[in-house]
Amino acid sequence: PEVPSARPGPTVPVLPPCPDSPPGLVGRLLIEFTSPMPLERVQRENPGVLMGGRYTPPDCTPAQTVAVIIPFRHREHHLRYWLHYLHPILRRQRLRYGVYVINQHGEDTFNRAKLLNVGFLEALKEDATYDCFIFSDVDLVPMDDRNLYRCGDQPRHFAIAMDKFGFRLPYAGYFGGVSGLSKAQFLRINGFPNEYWGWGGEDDDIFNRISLTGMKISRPDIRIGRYRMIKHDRDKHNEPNPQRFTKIQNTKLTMKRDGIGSVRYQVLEVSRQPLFTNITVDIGRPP
Ligand code: UD2
Ligand code: MN
Repeated sequence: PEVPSARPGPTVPVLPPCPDSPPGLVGRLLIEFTSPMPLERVQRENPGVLMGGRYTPPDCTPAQTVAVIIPFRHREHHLRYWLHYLHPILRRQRLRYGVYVINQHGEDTFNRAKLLNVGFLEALKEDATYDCFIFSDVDLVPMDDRNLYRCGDQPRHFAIAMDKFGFRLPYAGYFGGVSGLSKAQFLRINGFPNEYWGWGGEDDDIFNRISLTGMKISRPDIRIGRYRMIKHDRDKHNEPNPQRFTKIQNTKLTMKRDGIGSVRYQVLEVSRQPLFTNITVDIGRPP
């Protein structure tokens, strides 16, 4: 009998794994926030970024897929700088990634950590292969592209030397600004707290969750983990949370019931923009 011969199809190139230290990094970067940054310019300068802010290196296969999650409300001007600086950096780092802006709907009190929980779940709905989550403030730009936005065997703190803190870690348990957890690490701590409304404390609660589950925080070299924060005043409806000092004493009790397993919210809109995916969400208000 005639055996059908294999038909020649389009050849799918098998790309080598991306190297541990990506070639073509430039090291220390000049970061400034003075010249205006139109979104059209940022789009023009990042043609390789696909709709929704997705990117895959053309020349190698990354080990991880990274979801970058940004808590957001009324900071369009900061977001444009963030996109301008971060897309080229993440591309040079040879990451497969997507950028998710989690936009809190309405004018009730802001809740950063709850928005980050929403980002974790919604990014996974977009792409179930995300296995690394980087949580970044919208106003923080790394000053060195050797600060690799990847996950490791311990939770990672990236923003360790900020201009506003004199390029030093403000205290040993500081975990604010930009941090990264693998999917497994995030689930192990029951995600982030949902009950920190207003400014402050949520990053310390996350630090407590990590310590209480026996994990250790990994950090880059102090010369590499440098950041600039865009200068800003405290936003409206994000006043310092007066409960934060007592709340962070109780993480051990609260983390079991308050976290990714108990987050309630309603997605109002998912919109894929050229450089990011915007997810507008109703997360309710403080009790
Ligand atoms: C510090 C921490 C931050 C967080 C916060 C306390 C640094 C560099 N960062 O930031 O990680 O722990 O204290 O909650 O130390 N946001 C909006 N709209 C708002 C309010 C906040 O988009 O109306 C987002 C935005 O991504 C912002 C982030 O929340 O960067 C943190 O708020 P912030 O920048 O006002 O607080 P900051 O700089 O004291
Ligand atoms: Mn800030």
